[in-house]
Amino acid sequence: MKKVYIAMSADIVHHGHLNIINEARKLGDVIVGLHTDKVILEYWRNPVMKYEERKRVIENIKGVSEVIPQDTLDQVPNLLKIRPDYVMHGDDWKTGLQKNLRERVISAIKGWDGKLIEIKYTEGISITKLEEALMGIGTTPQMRMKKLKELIYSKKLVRILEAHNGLTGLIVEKTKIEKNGKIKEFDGMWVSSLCDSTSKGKPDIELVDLTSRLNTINDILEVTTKPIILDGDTGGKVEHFVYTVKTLERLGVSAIIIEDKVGLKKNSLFGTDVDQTQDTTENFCEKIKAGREARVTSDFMIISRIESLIAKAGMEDALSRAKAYIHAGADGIMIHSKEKDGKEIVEFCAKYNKFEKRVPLIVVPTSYNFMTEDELSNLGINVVIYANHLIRSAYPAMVNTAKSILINERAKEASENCMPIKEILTLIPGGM
Ligand code: SPV
Ligand code: MG
Repeated sequence: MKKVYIAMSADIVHHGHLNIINEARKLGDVIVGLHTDKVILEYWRNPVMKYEERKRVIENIKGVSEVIPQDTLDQVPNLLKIRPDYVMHGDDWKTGLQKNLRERVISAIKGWDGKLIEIKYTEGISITKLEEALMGIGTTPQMRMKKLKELIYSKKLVRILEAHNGLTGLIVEKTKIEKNGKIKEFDGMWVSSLCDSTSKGKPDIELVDLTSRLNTINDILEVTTKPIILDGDTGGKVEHFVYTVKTLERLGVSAIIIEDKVGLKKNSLFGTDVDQTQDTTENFCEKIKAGREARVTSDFMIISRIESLIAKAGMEDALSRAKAYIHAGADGIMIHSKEKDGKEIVEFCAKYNKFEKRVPLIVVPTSYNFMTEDELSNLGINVVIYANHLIRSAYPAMVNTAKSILINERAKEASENCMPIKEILTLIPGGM
């Protein structure tokens, strides 16, 4: 029997997959190289179905003899092992990002006189449309909540962006770009106390109460499916915090980050310009423990934020608090810093990575914004939060528009920087 090789992800299986397998089985034994979760995650997104689940589906399709892991986007390593007589692929890879992969396949199979067979791409299927349909169906609190932990434990670096209402939630949910053959997007939303307060015209001092924050969260939950991390400020009194944990978990929020401060909380980026008091390690550990006991499942994450570097309490204090908080059961550590050169973060990470027990590490690089995601991830950081950038970019644009109308005594000039009416009318589907 001749051997036919097809590489695929088969995360959302459709009749295009059946077509290609059907064509392949006419030529010989069909071996499917199934993209591993790592490949899908790196080049696309978190797979809907895990490798073992997808494997079970594909190996039960008529004509498939074997399913093997395809651990890179490049098929050549597997082809060299199998030396198939035929490689099959849809004809949609002749141009664009996959062109290079195609050329590598063609040159490799020349080595044993293999043939590349390209079948017409099945019309009427668009994974993007299927995905949009899935998003339209929505998610459940349980599915959404556990996604964050899954991402943290499978992805090199989880990328989170601030959202403070339904519209910014949609921006985080939907914005995608293609770079070096990879689809890049955000993995979830940060409901920042600074941005949530600012969007309500209030200072970031725990003045916006939980009920109001829950309204913001609900607006975001209603129109998105990606995981949400709540900036829980100090978490409040332990007796209140346990209720907050239960409420957030019930709603499907994935994590709360609480900072080790007491009294009137002010924003950390003021540093020592304002009076702020750090909680004792013992008290804060009690809060973490109480939160852990209150939650129903371990899918909900309680993350401890260390303010020692902000408060200039020193590296040793930050490290000993990290150890204590992990011991108390924190599911993650957020280390905050407002130094522009990033040096104290680099030092913290190097020492943190030597801990016997290490939990996911989260940073908010607002001040040391020159550091790239690769650099952060090489430091061992697991989650990066872009904590305030949507509101900070929107506000100057809005003020400029307001000023332009005042200056010109009409809106013509301001309109040049506005999106067209037709676009805003159709931005949110379902309005017509
Ligand atoms: C927030 O976004 O509200 C934060 C991060 O807590 S920071 O503003 O840097 O303190
Ligand atoms: Mg905050």
